[in-house]
Amino acid sequence: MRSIRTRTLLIAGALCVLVLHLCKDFIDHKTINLHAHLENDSGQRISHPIKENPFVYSWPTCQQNLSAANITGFSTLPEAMRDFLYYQHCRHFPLLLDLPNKCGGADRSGEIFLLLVIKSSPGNYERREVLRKTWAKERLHNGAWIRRVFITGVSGVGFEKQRLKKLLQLEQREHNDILQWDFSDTFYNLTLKQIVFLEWMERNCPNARFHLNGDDDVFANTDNMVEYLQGLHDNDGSKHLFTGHLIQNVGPIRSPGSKYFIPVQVQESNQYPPYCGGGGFLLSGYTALVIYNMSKTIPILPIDDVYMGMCLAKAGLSPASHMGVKTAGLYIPSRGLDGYDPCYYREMLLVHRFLPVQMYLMWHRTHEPNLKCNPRKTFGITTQPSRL
Ligand SMILES: *[C@@H]1O[C@H](CO)[C@@H](O)[C@H](O)[C@H]1NC(C)=O
Ligand SMILES: *[C@@H]1O[C@H](CO)[C@@H](O)[C@H](O)[C@H]1NC(C)=O
Ligand SMILES: *[C@@H]1O[C@H](CO)[C@@H](O)[C@H](O)[C@H]1NC(C)=O
Ligand SMILES: *[C@@H]1O[C@H](CO)[C@@H](O)[C@H](O)[C@H]1NC(C)=O
Ligand SMILES: CC(=O)N[C@H]1CO[C@H](CO)[C@@H](O)[C@@H]1O
Repeated sequence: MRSIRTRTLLIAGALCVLVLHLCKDFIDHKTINLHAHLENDSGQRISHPIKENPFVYSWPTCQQNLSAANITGFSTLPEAMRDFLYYQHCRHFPLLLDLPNKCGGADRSGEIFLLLVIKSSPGNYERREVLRKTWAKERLHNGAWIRRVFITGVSGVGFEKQRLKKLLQLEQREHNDILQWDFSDTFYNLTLKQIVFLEWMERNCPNARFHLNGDDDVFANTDNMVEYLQGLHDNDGSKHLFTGHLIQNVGPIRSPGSKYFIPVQVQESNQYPPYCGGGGFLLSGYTALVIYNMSKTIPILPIDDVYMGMCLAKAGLSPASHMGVKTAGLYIPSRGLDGYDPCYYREMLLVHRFLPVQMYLMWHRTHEPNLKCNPRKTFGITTQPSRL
């Protein structure tokens, strides 16, 4: 009896060692591929060998950087900021939901004129639903293809986390428009979300001509965007373009109570480079690739729109202002007027922020063929790239 049990134990032990050994090989294999990927950023066919590796999306779990706790004043920082510093170096996360054919493959992605890249948190189901029916509908407008992806992480804990994962799987099955990575979908992780998206874009959609990069609570007149972009002198996406609500001559907010608090430990300089408000901005496929290239050597700053400005600055490029993008809302001249009068919005490119019900109404009302507008109510700015 005893000897049988001992033998069973020995066999079980041997099996464990074997399994561990196999796992180690498996991890080594992934690591080698990861290096091939990172060191080969020639922008060329780096995706090729990696695409054939079935484990490409499985990155080794990124470890907390315990030395971050040695930073001066670390213990006085808000908890979310401490958490940010522990994980600041992490840039690769497993992809839980992928869209490898969203752009028809890297080679055919040039057929996409405007790629809508919408940051959304798993719980924002109603926002995604209304966008699918309104401005983010995948369609051909004026001969130009518009495609949509929602970019998300994971949120919730326990059962709630599982439910939200299930929700996104169901949405994916029905709509095929979700990219989800396995990291916490928090405010301070928005820059990370941007970077992992650009990494995905370089592999799966490098030739889409233009991107609208924005939030899921903006009203975006994507028809106007297509027409504006088609009217540009260089409208094939191969030249620099980055335009939106331009913000200049500002710097980090140093009060710990602010949502945008950035301590000196994260950024010493009191100046941010010029950037466009993150509610929504337009950029060319070329500029998106340049930003991705630059991001590889710039430490993550938790504020995503400022970080994009840093990447542009490092590349020697500038963001521009477009008067049709109002990420700080629309100025309505009098209290006696309806702030949701479609005439104010008909010629806009993008306005922040809208509830789903207002989004649905506004999209349909601005598209009514017999909408009559007093010329004083329209801003007359849609298609002119505005001066700085
Ligand atoms: C990105 O960087 C690689 C080299 O690291 C370069 O070959 C490629 O042209 C760059 N892409 C852009 C759009 O700047
Ligand atoms: C920094 O932190 C690590 C890990 O907690 C510790 O081992 C190390 O001694 C610290 N280094 C310094 C310079 O304080
Ligand atoms: C960990 O944090 C320390 C202190 O900020 C930093 O010097 C070091 O480069 C970090 N390590 C990694 C891998 O990012
Ligand atoms: C970002 O996501 C990672 C991975 O889930 C998590 O460990 C980290 O705490 C998150 N960072 C912040 C600042 O929320
Ligand atoms: C490891 C690896 O794949 N290296 C390649 C990186 O790219 C250069 C040029 O594109 C190749 O010559 C290397 O073989």
